[in-house]
Amino acid sequence: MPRGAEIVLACLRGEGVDLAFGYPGGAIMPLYDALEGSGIRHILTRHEQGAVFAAEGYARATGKVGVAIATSGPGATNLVTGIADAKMDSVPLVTITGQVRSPLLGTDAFQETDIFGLTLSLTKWSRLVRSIEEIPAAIAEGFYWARSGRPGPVVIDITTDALKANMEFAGPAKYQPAPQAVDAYGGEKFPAAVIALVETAKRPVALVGAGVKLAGATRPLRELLDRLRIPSMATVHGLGAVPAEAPYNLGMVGMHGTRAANLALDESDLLLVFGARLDDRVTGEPTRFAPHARIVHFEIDPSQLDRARTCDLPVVGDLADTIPAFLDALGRVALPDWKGWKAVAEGPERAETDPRGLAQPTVRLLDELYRRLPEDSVVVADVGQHQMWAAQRYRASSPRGFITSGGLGAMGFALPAAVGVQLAKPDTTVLSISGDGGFQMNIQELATVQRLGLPIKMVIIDNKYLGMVRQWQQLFYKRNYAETDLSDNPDFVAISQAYRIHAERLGEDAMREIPLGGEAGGLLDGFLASREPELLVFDCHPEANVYPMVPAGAALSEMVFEE
Ligand SMILES: Cc1ncc(C[n+]2csc(CCOP(=O)(O)OP(=O)(O)O)c2C)c(N)n1
Ligand SMILES: [Mg+2]
Repeated sequence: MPRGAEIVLACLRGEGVDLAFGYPGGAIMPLYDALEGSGIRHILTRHEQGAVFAAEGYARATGKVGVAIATSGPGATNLVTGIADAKMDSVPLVTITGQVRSPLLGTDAFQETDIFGLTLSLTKWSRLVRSIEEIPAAIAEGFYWARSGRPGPVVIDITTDALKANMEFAGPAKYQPAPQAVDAYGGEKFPAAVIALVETAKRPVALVGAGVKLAGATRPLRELLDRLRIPSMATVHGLGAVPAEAPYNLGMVGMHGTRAANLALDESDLLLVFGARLDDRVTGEPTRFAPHARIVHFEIDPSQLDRARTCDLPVVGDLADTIPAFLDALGRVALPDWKGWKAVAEGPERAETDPRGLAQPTVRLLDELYRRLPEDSVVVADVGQHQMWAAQRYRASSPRGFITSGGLGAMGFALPAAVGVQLAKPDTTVLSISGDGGFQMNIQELATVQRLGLPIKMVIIDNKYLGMVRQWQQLFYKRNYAETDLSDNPDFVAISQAYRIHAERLGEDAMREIPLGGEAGGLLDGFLASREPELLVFDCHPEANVYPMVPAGAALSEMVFEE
């Protein structure tokens, strides 16, 4: 009779899992004992946060469920940031944690933490499994919820005695919830009211979020936008879904969005939202968001409607159904020609940088890197100023090509997430972009990169500051740079070399030459072409800022362009 640990692994295989990230310890030891021959490749990271971010990177790049494994107590608590991140950004994730023996539950046993209780508000579904009999159903149900509807994180906490017990096992369980009466679009006639709004709108815009990618609806969305040809913009997670070269693409919207996108949204009279939850980084001051617009919101998760402002017409349902239905219904009407309106939005201006030019070399570096990337590359950005520059300059039309911690904004995400992406896509170029602060939050994963020989292209934008916080201190706290100075940074090149990873430093001046000097160009070519891990440390001006910026509490129309 198989042990509980073997049954867990067999159930994971049954869900299609062949790769998991994790870190062992006492309570989860039976699972590690059963790994060999299970058909699951386990990647040992150097920190549980590395494991959960890597699982997220894998999930974000593929749409498949990412799996992270940890022991009880500190192992489990080290997963919490990743679980919160997956909730915010709708990432399908299953974490499996060992728990103390069931008779010890609630006794403050060694390494006992109530990870189930701790993550209740962060998960889509979770279960404390106390007996071997519960294992197959828990895993089936967990995977169902992780990937269904709006995807998200699941915690399955399994006691050691359940992992060690034996029972007859006929095979993985299946889970199908009882059908519920939901008020969602189910293939009937597309709401005529939406079409009527489109026909009468004078200044319509489309706002595209992560939901389009999650639904696999990028292609119908593009067909729709090509039919409408109205000014279109993306949230940070929608980047790559709107075709970058389309004349109607206004780029990113929100706090560091383009002038064109923010102004078009502010002036619009009809806002078509596709799979975006409209958080405050997108809307600016919510009460003054899109003040003249009716909102039609295409969304799978009704709890995401009416967040910023009441939406006038929700279209609830899977975007893979509702967008084609919308397109089909539009085929039967004559659309207005929004010529004058489009001219407003189609100006040459996309993303502006700072007027003092301090960010120019960094922006140029990103442009030069992006220009050299194959179209199917994946860019993974950390959190801070470099993240916003990386998003602003992103030009590829690859729906899963730009990955970042958006909703939670968790520093330290990029390096381990890039590990997960590269393992999911061994032949794809993966470029990770971190700040000097965030890189140090999971720097230990250089060991994972090196050991697996992952050819990740790692860039550190080294401005010697917690730059995004410093920017706010400069603009809103009278330049009181309290505790954001990182001028005593370690020598990242030497650190990388100690991990046996090749590293180079590149100065700002090289990026001021027009055209780009042969030496710098050659360095970038070589950096991207090699099939080895590489680190590039770029000296960014310490006081470079990200513009435009919508100050907290301001409306999108109140962007600032200089200090
Ligand atoms: C885990 C975590 N702690 C704190 C913050 C707050 N925070 C947001 S951006 C930022 C600065 C990031 O500095 P760095 O990584 O050097 O990137 P830069 O902004 O300089 O490009 C900080 C501290 C955060 N987002 N995540
Ligand atoms: Mg920095």
